[in-house]
Amino acid sequence: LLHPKPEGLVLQYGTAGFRTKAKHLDHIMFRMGLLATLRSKQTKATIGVMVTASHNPEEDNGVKLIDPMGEMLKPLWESYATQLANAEQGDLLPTLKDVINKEAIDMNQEANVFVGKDTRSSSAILSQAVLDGVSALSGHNYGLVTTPQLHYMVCCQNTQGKYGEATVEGYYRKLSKAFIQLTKNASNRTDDQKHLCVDGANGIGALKVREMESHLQRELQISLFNDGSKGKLNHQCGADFVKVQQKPPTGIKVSPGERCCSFDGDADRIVYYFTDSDGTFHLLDGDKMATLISTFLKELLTQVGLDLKIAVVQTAYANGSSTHYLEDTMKVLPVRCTKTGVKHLHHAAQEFDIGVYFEANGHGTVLFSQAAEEKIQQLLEDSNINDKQKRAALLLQNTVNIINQTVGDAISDMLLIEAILAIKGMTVQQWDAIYRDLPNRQLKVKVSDRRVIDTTDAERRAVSPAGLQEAIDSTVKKYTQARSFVRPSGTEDVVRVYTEADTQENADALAHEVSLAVFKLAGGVGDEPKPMK
Ligand code: 16G
Ligand code: MG
Repeated sequence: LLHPKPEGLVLQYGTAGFRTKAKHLDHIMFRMGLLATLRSKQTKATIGVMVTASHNPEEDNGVKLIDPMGEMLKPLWESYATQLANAEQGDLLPTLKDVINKEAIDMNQEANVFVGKDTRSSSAILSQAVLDGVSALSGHNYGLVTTPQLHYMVCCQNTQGKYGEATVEGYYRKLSKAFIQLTKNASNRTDDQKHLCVDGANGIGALKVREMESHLQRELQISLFNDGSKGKLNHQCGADFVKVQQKPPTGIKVSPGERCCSFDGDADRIVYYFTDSDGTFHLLDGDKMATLISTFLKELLTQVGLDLKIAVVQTAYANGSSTHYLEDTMKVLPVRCTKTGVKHLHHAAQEFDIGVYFEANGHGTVLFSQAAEEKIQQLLEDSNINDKQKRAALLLQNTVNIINQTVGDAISDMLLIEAILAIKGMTVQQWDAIYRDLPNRQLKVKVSDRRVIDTTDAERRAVSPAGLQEAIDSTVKKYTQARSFVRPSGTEDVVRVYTEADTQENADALAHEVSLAVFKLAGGVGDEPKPMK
């Protein structure tokens, strides 16, 4: 029998799809091939399956399904994925039949599945297991691609090419053309300003940036570090490392003040940073990117005189300073807060003409409603607009084209940020100075069952266990500019604690106090949390 399931192994399709040690995933991959085929028949559209464990260690792997418009799998189907993954060998067929019946799937309908993989050593075998599950002749294997490239190609395929050509080359052409058009508007750019240091996390993003480089016609000059030629995937490098450790990755050599960015292992996240002349590290995370991008778009809308509703979508992890800046200083930009997880942000962003969404960790993109895209197009065809309006309208159109609207995309976000900095003639230091992050801290607490924590108000308040929120509230009151929340992780067996306050010492002390409250009230296991040194 092909791809048997080890008895008793239980896994769940969570916010990151399935993700665990690569050696436990063979049967999961096969079954996700089967499920993708069913989803394709049911939607009568192409479905994507991406084999990756993103920012996790090289030994891990994972898999995620991509729905027809390039978006995340619909929640009901996530539950089918979980059922299918956990069915013991003898129950596999009945479980499949159950899905077929519930969804009234016509098994004679043709299926089409796009499969892609990252650079992990286990990805080749595991993506073959997916293809084994995809019934014969109905799959297309793209091999090595970034996660956002696969999302993009699924969307291209299902829009009959309206979104672009469903090839990696087509992706490079569309994005680089928009980039060249945008940077044409930046006068007198020096080679210094065109230069960017990229940390590829020793992953797929590095390979794909290399492939793309020639398309950029030296308008962007990349020094690539951690390109996978020697270092280990995500090991002391990559967006997650830089964000969590608040320091540059190893393997990158840069001068003070140089503009740098890091991708994660499947290139759907990016963070920027620089180190100043006295050695202080400055991180420009998802919140800083959301601010730069939304401000840029807002200014263009004002210039062309288009009345489109633009908003920024964040999670509770967004630094309080960013929310404050957008809501109070910018005044014009409404901010929405959703639960953690790309699908929640994406969904909320769809409610606006232009929805800019970013997680603080660097995953984000911009969504344009169909109406917004049409209005921009009409404007360009309008012969009554003046030169200034025409220029702004062209900038808007190329901004739409440079963005991968299906999902957060490190390469696309990088090109957009580089273009905006160029057009505004802004240095990374000036961008950083738009607002100052409040010092913050993230900690984990081990508890016997993290599900005892239930949250509300986009995870900003705990409703259970009893007394926890009250404990957090009274602790937070003792500090200045302080905020804290706790939530069960969706990817790890821990409870996460977040705090921010006026100083790092206070953010750390508050994080310790809140961790203790979680430990005591939510069934902590092991040693009691210790204060930070
Ligand atoms: C997943 C999510 C990411 C989120 C993270 C939180 C997607 C595609 N990815 O990686 O958005 O930030 O989980 O992890 O939704 P946590 O629940 O362990 O804190
Ligand atoms: Mg990722």
